[in-house]
Amino acid sequence: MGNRVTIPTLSAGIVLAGLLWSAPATAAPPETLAAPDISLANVQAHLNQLQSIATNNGGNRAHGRPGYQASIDFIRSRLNDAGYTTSVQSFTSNGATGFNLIADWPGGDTSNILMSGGHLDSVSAGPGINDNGSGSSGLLEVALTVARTNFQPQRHLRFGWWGAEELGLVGSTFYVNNLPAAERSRIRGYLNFDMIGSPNPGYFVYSSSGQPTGSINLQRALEAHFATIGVPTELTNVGGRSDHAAFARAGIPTGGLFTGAEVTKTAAQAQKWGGSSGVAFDRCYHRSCDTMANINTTALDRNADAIANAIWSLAAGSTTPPGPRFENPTDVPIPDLSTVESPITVSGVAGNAPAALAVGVDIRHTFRGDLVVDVLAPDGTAYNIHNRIGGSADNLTGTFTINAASEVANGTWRLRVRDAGPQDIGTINTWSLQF
Ligand code: DPN
Ligand code: ZN
Ligand code: CA
Repeated sequence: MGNRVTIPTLSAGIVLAGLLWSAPATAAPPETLAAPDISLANVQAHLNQLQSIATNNGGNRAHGRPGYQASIDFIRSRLNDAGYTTSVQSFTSNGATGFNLIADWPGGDTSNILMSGGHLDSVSAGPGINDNGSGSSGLLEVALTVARTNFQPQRHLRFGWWGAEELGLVGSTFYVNNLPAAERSRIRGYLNFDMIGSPNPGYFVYSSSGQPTGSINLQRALEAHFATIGVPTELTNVGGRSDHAAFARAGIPTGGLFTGAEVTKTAAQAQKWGGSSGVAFDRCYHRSCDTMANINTTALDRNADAIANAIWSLAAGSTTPPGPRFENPTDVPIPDLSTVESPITVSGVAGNAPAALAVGVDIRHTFRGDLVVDVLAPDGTAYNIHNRIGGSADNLTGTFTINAASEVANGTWRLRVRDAGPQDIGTINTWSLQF
């Protein structure tokens, strides 16, 4: 026996979820999932990116300008990293190429699609942070939260960021008009978010009765969060002023949220919502001053949460079912004072790994106090599950839970075992990952 180091406490952040290798994972009973809180800080970080993009590209993110292309690239790469299937659709308007970004969350019933969208272009006069960086960033963070929580709804979720809205709803109209009829009928609802952080905000929900295909179900789903937090809403008729219009014309049920543009807030509205009566909801609407300073963060926060609440309830998600399990049963000898690895290649798992990734370990060894054991994510990030504890006990077997929510699931994971003390040796018998 060698140099025996006894470290009596578990390392911080590691949860021993089950002591027996054979212990079955307990599955939570099915229930409707409440929507998670959407991080305002993350939405603001996305908005800051859009502001920088404008600042670095002549002050705007308008159709046909480099700031628009950069906006598309930014949003697309964040979605790709999270496990979305993305595509960019191009069209021509006013002699320039425009782009729509479409992102599908893998899974759900693809003949029953809930689509949500907003326009990503600004006017050429300014950076378009409220109009419509706000809706674009809120949608992005909701989409990333879907991935982070590995939401598995019954309906299929699709997100759209539209080009050339400011030239007359060009991108969204192009998208809808080019959908094959069969695909069009699979989109059962469309939610639109155009201006959700106005500096002198109102809380408007698109009226189901004020549009050809307004839907009382969509309207109620969008109102629900505001009722929960005690914020009164008003119904508004946005008519053909934003990107839901093309969907409505195609007979698709539509709804949306809006915090107001050039119209002035009445005394009654200032009474119930605060802010300034006799002043526009957004006095920088379509102006160069539509910058980060033109955002009411409370309105942005409430609307982002309301979007999530609507999507979670309308998509009829249930508790995430247990995902697939992967195992590598190949024996790997652990020579003395050496480091060995056993790989598991994960494929077909959408998005990120769960926040509670269950790592099953069966290491036979004559002295586990020698061992340092890490799980390596596909990008190489190490999660320590054992660090020379356990005194004079031998094998290391059990299920360890690591928070792998920031890791993309697909790719090659490794169990790395380092024997750090002389004399005792062993074998990796098997190990597994339960997603
Ligand atoms: N469509 C918005 C714009 O981009 O100018 C303004 C707007 C949004 C007006 C929503 C009404 C409702
Ligand atoms: Zn606009
Ligand atoms: Ca040893």
